[in-house]
Amino acid sequence: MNDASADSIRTMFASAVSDRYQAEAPQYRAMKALVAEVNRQTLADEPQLKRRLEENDELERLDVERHGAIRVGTAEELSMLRRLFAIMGMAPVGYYDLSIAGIPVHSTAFRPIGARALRTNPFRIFTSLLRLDLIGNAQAREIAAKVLAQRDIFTPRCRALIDLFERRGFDDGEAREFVLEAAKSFRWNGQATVSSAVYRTLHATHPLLADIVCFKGPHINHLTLYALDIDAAHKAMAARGMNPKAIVEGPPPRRCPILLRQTSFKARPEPVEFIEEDGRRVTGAHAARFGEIEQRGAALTAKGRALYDRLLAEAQAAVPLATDGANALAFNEELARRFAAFPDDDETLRREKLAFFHYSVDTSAGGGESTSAGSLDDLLRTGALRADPIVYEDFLPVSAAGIFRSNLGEHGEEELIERADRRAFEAALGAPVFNELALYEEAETRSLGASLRALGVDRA
Ligand code: OOG
Ligand code: NI
Repeated sequence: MNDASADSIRTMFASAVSDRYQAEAPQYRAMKALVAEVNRQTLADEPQLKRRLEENDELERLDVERHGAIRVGTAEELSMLRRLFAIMGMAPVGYYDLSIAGIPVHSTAFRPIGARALRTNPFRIFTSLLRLDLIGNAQAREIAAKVLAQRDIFTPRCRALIDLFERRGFDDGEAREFVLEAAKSFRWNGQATVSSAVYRTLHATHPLLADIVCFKGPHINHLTLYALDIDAAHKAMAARGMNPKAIVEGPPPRRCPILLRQTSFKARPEPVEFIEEDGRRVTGAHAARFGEIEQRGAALTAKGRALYDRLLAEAQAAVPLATDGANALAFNEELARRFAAFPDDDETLRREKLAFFHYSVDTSAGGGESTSAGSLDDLLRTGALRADPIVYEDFLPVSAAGIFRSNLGEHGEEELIERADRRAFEAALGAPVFNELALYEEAETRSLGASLRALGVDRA
């Protein structure tokens, strides 16, 4: 099967998941309407931005979801998901260790890789795997393992279709059927598979443990929209009483955006039915589903990322954000102060190798006679060559931890051992994850090589 059909399967899947989520989660529907409104206002205020989006064909897809997130319980579930998402042209990129923030999961993002695929539909699924090895309570660990061993999060038909695809690909009808079957794995199910007592035990051990273990499958816990002005959207959410988290995660607002900024409204408890030991059904509640917005900027090199990580850690150490976010203003001020040390113009980001750039030959510049020029800087100065920041397509562990945490409530800060285990993650996944930095570097190198060849320059 070629890329085009993987792209169309991903597009169908993302839209099926979005339709269902909007139908089931009215708060998300309200957020989607609000974000569209704020985006419209931003476009009206910034005609240049509007023109650029139009030129890149991005305007018409502005309101499609950028990502969603799920959490699974076992290696078998994760490896099956890898095969399922591969059919949609989504590969595991990056390893995220969330134990750094007291969260017993590690994660990857299934996402399209090529520039064209990302442009066609950027939908990603941030996927976390429970780490029972980090749960201290032996009884909870045992219960969780037993409950997880009894469930199958895929329909039999979904499994059969995945096998079929791997043998000989899909025809159109099979592709459509696959999308419907696959989407079933991620729907919300208000029917818990356990008793209220088991739920309480797991929840008291760690709220995430209850969320991952007590239901039929890995419900989508949020979908994420693109906000052209995330600060305006964040404020609008607060003004409408949507209960957004205290801060926008990621770097502070800048002239040249870097990496990823994101914020979300908090999940509200929803009714759940438990099945008691004696077969009785009782009603309870579980807070699982929320909505998120994101805004993306330049992908940073290892050097740029190290600087980002250091400045963020310094800000967090100087002004630790209170659990209730009461000192959000002071934190944001501190963050802005620290990030004054991060260059905020494209040229310096490029020259100091802090960010990755896509090179292209600017045919409109009319600087064609400079092909004999020597250095890269010369070619850029004369306008023969242009460099645009490559957009960051991945996630940030500290930000992800902030998103997770905003929904964990006031549960005790139980100490969790910080221990990355990429090996175990990849063993569970059944494949290595792609290294995101290598992908950006390769894109930069390829674009530079092609541009120099087009200019008739061997090496700059
Ligand atoms: C995933 C949180 C991480 C993001 O955007 O960083 C995430 C989760 O809550 O399961 O989606
Ligand atoms: Ni997210």
